[in-house]
Amino acid sequence: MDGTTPAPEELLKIAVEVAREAAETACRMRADGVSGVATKSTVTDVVTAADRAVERQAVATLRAVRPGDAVLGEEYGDAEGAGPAGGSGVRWILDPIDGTVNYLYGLPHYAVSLAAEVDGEVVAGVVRNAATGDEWTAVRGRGAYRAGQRLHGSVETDLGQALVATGFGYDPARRAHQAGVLHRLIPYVRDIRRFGVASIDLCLAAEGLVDGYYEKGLNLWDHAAGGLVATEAGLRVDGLAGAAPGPDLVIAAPPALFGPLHDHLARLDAAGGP
Ligand code: LIP
Repeated sequence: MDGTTPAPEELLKIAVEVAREAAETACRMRADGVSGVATKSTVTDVVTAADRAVERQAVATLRAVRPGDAVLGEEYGDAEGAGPAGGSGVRWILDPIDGTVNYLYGLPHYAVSLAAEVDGEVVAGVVRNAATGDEWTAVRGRGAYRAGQRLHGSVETDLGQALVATGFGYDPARRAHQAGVLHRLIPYVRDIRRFGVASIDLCLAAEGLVDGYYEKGLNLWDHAAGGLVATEAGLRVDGLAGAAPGPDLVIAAPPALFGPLHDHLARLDAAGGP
């Protein structure tokens, strides 16, 4: 960060404005009827006209407000123009609609997820459930919040009593492996939840509405903002064996639960498979 990089709080302010505007567009387009549905990595991995329109709108706003920043978005990847090297050191990481399958079906559980990274570290993030208006925010070192309330995660310490959220990728072979892990994990936890929105799963864990979360195969835009929210709520957010959270595995749990959940997942080869 140099003297010209805005404070993380300032980046959060921009992120929240962009996410709210994006969420409004997603909702309006949902009300008008889902259109432009196409598939991506597999026949069940969908993208809609709204995913694309929301991303275009958010990128345009970010470009107008912060012209020197880079933007990594789910639908268009690294938007052309300033990359981190030649730019300001700030990179925005955007999932325009996380939970696209919920969006397609009209399930009120899909989110705009936007994080700001400075020199490779996520310093601010917002996740907004576009359907309900629930909004979670965090600034590195300054805590995580929803509706003005600071979040602290779950106080559960017994994995056997823990409600654990997870998700599945779109590739059938990957799903089969993930289902095998789940099959062998479920006897050791209270129960499992699958909401279909990784960014919100992380925020629910931050809020203690689930006790923990894990998933293999996430992209940065799925977990950048929600991961910061969970971390700032006091959760440990990591991969296996001290690895950073990433495509191999993201585990988020309060410190007391992290070890037991991690060890089960390691034993079950949760980061393995396709
Ligand atoms: C989806 C997630 C979901 C996860 C899927 C996928 P999309 O994102 O948030 O919870 O399990 O693997 O990444 O495709 O809706 O943006």
